[in-house]
Amino acid sequence: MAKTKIENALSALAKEIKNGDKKITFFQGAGISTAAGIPDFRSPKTGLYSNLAKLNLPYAEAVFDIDYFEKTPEPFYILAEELYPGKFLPTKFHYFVKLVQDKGLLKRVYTQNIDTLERIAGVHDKYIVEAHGSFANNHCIDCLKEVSGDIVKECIYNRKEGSRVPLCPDCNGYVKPDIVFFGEGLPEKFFSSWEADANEVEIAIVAGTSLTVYPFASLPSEVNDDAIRVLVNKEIAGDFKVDKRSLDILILKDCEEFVEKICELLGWSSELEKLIENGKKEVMSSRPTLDDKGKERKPGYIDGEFTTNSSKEETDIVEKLNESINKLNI
Ligand code: CNA
Repeated sequence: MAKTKIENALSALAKEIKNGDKKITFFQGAGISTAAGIPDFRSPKTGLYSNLAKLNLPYAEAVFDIDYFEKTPEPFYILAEELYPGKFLPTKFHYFVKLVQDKGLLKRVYTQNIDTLERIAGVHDKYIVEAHGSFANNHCIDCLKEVSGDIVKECIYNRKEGSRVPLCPDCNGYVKPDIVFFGEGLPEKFFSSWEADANEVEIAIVAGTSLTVYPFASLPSEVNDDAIRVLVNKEIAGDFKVDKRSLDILILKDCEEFVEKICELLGWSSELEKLIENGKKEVMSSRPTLDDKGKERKPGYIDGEFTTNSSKEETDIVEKLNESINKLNI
């Protein structure tokens, strides 16, 4: 039987990876983490927007706006409770990146995600560029001193009434994790890494991103013409749509299915399974055995499920927010 377009695309990519003479640079977004239970921004009717709708924000992206946070940090911390690392397990895609690292084929991972799942899957810090920061470090927004993550975690997990927002032990200012808000610059590491890497990208795997947030969204358009660019996404996006190149490979598919197929073609499936199994055991053993209400957690629990609204009124609000976010292009 004749191969489908996607099968041809997967075979072409597998051939390039098997050759072993080119390194892979990943450019990834929220879509590689949706299988972990973390919703992206733009897929319609997901719990993240449902949660945003409940926060009574003046506009949806205010939750990540530094000016808004300075006056009203609570909505961000309501969302942070849902997104805080430690609640989610990495996806097959994250373990695929780790496998690429283990094979000596990884050049760099540029991620827009703030969930740190790359790190949890075992990708080494030297490869990771968290373009929009992460929850790993925290600073006081007034005196700018670094504040221990334990203070933030304590506030998020063991919150008592009225103490949702962590405060600086020195000056009592609001503490904010170092994730990049609208109105803030990207981390220096993003610019220095890209300066070093831009001309050295050989295979670019762009995955799970709508390529709408700049400057990140322009990275795939800045790689050299002889680089092989691969888009793994449910929909066509960014430069792959407006300026498609002859070497581009389009795999318009679910990220997890992509990993299963490509690993099959590369003969990496059992190694991937092992990584996932061992990774899961490690994460589970390092988790607290009690939940934030002091109840025993079920063995093998994976929490972090987002609540979805069912009432007509709430669904309408969510849809309006989706529309406004799409218009604002965040
Ligand atoms: P986005 O704009 O929400 O786009 C996600 C893209 O992924 C869309 O094109 C979807 O069609 C696609 N997609 C969703 N699920 C899958 C899947 N399973 N397989 C394949 N494709 C899929 O998200 P971007 O990352 O492009 O936007 C950048 C924002 C979103 C960044 O600033 C992030 O910090 C922010 N964000 C991060 C997280 C996270 O850390 N996990 C979650 C939600 C939002």
